[in-house]
Amino acid sequence: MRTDTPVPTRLQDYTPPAWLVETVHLTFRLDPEATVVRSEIRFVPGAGGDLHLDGQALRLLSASINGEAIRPDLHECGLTVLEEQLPDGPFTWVAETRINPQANTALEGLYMSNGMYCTQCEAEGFRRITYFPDRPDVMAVYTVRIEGAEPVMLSNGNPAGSGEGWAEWHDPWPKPSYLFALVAGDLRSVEDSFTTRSGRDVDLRIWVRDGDQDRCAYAMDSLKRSMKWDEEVYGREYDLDLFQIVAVDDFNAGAMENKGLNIFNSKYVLASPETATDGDFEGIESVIAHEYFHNWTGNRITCRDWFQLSLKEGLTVFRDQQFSADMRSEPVKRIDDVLRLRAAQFREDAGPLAHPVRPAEYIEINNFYTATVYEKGAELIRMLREIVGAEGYAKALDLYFERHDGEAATIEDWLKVFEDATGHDLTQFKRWYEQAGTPRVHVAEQFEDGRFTLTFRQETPPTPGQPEKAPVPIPIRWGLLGAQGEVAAGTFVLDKAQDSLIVEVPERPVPSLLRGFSAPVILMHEGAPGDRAARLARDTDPFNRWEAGRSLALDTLVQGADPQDWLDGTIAVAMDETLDPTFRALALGLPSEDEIARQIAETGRSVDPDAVRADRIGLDRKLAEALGPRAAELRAAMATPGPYSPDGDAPGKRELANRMLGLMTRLDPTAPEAPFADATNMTDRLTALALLVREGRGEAALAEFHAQWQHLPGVVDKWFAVQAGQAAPDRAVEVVTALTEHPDFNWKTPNRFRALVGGFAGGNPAGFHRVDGAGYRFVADWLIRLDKLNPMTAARLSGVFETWRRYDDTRQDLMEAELERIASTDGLSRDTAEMIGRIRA
Ligand code: 0A1
Ligand code: ZN
Repeated sequence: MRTDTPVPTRLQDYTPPAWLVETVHLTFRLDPEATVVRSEIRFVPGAGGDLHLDGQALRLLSASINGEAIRPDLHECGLTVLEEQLPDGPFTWVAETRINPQANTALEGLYMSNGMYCTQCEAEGFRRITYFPDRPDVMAVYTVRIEGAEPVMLSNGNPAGSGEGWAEWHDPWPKPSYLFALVAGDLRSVEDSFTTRSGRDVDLRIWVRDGDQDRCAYAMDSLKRSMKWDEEVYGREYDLDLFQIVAVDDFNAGAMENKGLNIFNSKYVLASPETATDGDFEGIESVIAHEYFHNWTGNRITCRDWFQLSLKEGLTVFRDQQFSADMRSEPVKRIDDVLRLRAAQFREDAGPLAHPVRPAEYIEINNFYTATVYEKGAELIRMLREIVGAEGYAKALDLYFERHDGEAATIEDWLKVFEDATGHDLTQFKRWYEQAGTPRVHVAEQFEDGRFTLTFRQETPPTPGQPEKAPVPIPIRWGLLGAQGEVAAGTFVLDKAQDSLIVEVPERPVPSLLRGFSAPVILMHEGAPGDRAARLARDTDPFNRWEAGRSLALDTLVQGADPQDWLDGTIAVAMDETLDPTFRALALGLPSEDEIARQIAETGRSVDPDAVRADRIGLDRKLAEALGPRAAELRAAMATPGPYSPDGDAPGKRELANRMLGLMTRLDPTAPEAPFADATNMTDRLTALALLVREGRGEAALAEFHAQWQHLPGVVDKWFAVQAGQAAPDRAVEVVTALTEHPDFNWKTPNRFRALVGGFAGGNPAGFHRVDGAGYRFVADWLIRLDKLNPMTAARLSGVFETWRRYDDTRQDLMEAELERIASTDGLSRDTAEMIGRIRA
């Protein structure tokens, strides 16, 4: 049983650094088990006081100040030199530490992945490399020397010399320690170049293992498009002569924006038509863009402290969303983003892990890289843009870059540039950053004497630690549909608890509200009977057209309503050749089991995961029956002959064709057999495989797939995930348990662990929630095991339990018992302890 309760870090306790750093010279003598790091740090006075340097899992070999050896006071989280032992002015600190990259299974700091050295320093990993004021408001210029036998040895910035057994790097831009990176190993590069609009020639290099060079083209292309887009849309140019990306197999997250040397989970770099799905290509494009965009929003302007994380993450997600919308279809991208927001962030906001976009306190900052900080943070910026207009937004951003370049900024600084550039008062808007929970907007309508009145009322339910909420400004984009099309449109900002919008119209219109999902709220608006069917048929806003269908489907799945309107409307969209195939596929998609469960919980009822699944399958089957032979015809019409392309309209056609295959399979379980055999790309192949496994006919296909791709870790991950997600719920635990014995189940690699354990807990809700509790036990066992090696990934996955209060008493008791078991595990990490503690609270 844990007894030590760690003290939270609080935003209100922020104090500026006592000492600032001008320059850092690091020398690494690489050795897998005993790397020696020499650091020479030039300190200059800041706010004044003792010198506290963070340090974790370090062996201090020596330390000196201005050349004189000292013995600092070492403690659990670093070392201290008292003010009276320090010179009055600037001084040079030199220390040598020894670290063991091979033993570093947490994958924070310097670690080894497949025989290669790499680093991950955000948020607080640099302190595992050397003693340092490891906080983002300490920005310094780094020079790095790497000594070792590795053929390739990289760090941030520009190369500054190399020879036999050594390489030096210099990064001229002051940066916080979390952006430091080092990579060394037997790597191969794919090279290209980009000329910035002011004429700087930038070398672009993507580093991978030998054999993977031919799967980098899409990543490279995405990088060049990102660089160009940031110049054109935000006026931001790249600022070094070299931009490098390294793909690693063992990585806790998606990727990392280290200055000039991004480190990526290989799943967001490597792709070919045979090995990656359309979704993978899209993911690569957006993650490459995201990390590249951080160069300005994160690196040139960074965060004062980790409470400000959304300052860089919300903004950078918003920017990558804009980029993808420009590269692809804007309405489709918006629907995808809202699906993701609801799946992860609304879920988080509705449960015990709810927290504000800017949290007020944390125990372990790694636990706050959340959908709320990222995706809701991006929604806040989208709303700001909606409120001040595109021009105001552009002006505010210019001012932000001009005023804060080279600084570590805050949310206050961010809002201030909007106020100064546009004259808007954003005092009330700031509540969006401080209040957790998803606002509900209730709508009442009235039509009388040519006046249509919409009355809006907002309310935000209590969240942990925040029983009362104040109204927030909610931009509601609206339009009114008359018999001949749209009769009026605008944006209404609801900033009071209740307010009305009055529009003069000759006839009662069909209102279309929250167009484009203009605010991250739950809109409680059913309207008059037939209105949703009308919006599904003819809303001029594509998002709301899709939303109307979704809402009708949920009526059936949550309330048991008659599905006829949904079936008719959806089939009409499916068959409408004037519409984008991706949009049609999205309209045909059903809400996920988790989404249905969230909606049921929203009505105050407890969720029966088996019934959710059965009802969902039932509705899918009805759609298949209603479509009849049209499914196969449409599938054939969507064929994409010729060479594979991840861009243009081909992915949408494949999506629609594969959705048709899914429906056909409901009526004929052998339908995916030929498509599996004939597939010429991973998108089609994996869809067919998943359908075969879903129908319990996947054995031969799984064996073939494994034999073909066992040499590629990213594809083997898919092989695990498909089985975890598609296994019949009543035997899924047995399936995944058997898979943990498979020789390829390298559970220490986060991607593999997530594919199997995450693929089961998240991808197979009815299996995970099996009423005997075996699913919960399986996941808890593995979380406990992983926590000992990799707390960050274990803690993150413990979020699969965050919805435990949605379910019946039996399941709640079973989950609570597992949470209790995890919580009382000896030596449980601070990361997982915090998560489980919050989930149970
Ligand atoms: N800043 C990165 C996210 C990130 C955070 C923590 C990490 O530790 C393993 C890694 C990456 C991003 O937003 O892409
Ligand atoms: Zn980011």
